[in-house]
Amino acid sequence: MKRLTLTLGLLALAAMLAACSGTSAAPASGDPATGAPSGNAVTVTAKDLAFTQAQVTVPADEAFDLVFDNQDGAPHNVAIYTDAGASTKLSVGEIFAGPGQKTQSVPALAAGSYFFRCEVHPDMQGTILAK
Ligand SMILES: [Cu+2]
Repeated sequence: MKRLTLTLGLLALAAMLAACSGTSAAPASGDPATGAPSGNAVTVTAKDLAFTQAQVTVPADEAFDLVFDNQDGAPHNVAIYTDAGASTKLSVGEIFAGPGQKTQSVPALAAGSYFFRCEVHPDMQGTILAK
């Protein structure tokens, strides 16, 4: 009887953990109904094969527009990941040669720190702080 209780307890715990990890999936995106710009915009600039901002701050839980200003002749983009492990992509901008600007719509990010880099030059890196 004691063993049965323990087994049921473990099963309940496993179910709870599964439910938890289920809810921490990808962050909700902006407003799919209207697709209207959120009004939040942040600029990231590339110059001399580096991002000029090591860190940019965005509002948490709100979709925003990332204006990418590529001042190089070289092609760059901005790819946002959950962390520096770069295994989970959250937003990927178009790769283009500058000088020029492109705007990418980024879905809402929960408060926290995120990693971005150029996919052509992975050494070009920065941090997005959502708060
Ligand atoms: Cu690049």
